[in-house]
Amino acid sequence: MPKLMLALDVEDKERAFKILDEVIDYIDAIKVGYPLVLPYGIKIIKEIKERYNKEVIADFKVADIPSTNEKIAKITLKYADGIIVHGFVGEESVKAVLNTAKDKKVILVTEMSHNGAEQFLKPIAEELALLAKKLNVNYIVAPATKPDRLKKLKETSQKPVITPGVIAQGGKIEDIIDILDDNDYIIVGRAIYQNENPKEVAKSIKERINANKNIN
Ligand code: NUP
Repeated sequence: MPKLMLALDVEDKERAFKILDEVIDYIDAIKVGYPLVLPYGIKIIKEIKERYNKEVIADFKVADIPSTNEKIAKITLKYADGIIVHGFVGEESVKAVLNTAKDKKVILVTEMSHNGAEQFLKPIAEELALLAKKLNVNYIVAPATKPDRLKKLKETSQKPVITPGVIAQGGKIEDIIDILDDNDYIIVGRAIYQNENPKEVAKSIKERINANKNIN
């Protein structure tokens, strides 16, 4: 069954820890991004890892020239288990991250989950998936909001996926579960951390993932 990754896009550390205390038994990995890292610095990742002993992925969507990408990746991967990068800046920029990453995970964005992805990313998303395959990155990001695209991009890249967009963005677990396997992750953020009972939601999402996968 696919794994569950919590998108911890809260801006307050105490709140972040309170949510993690509640949901930690039901999640497999934690994704942090600018909302939590900008106020507290990169070492917040170290703190999370020490306290919860879970995989932490840095969603920085790195998109710069190779030399700057390398610096960003080096600092980030001192603490995080993986980093999300953009491919539209060209393969040299992705290679710069891969060269720095060693045994850490490099995750390439293909098509994004929001409507705006139709404008620029969709037309090049399959090329980005082929780039993921060519450079042998560890995972791609592909949208749970568009199951047909998720399927296509997973097939094209031949890589496991990390898929955002369920519940808060309208994607349904039931619609993507058959596309996914054990190496893939479903990302859920707001549906869990904005709920007044994050533990119950995380538990029920985990159960739904398991139940759906068991039926098929
Ligand atoms: O295409 C993407 N869509 C997306 O939502 C790529 C992403 N990395 N994300 C991230 O996934 C987004 O920044 C947020 O952290 C998470 C989805 O959160 P939510 O919609 O479940 O709250």
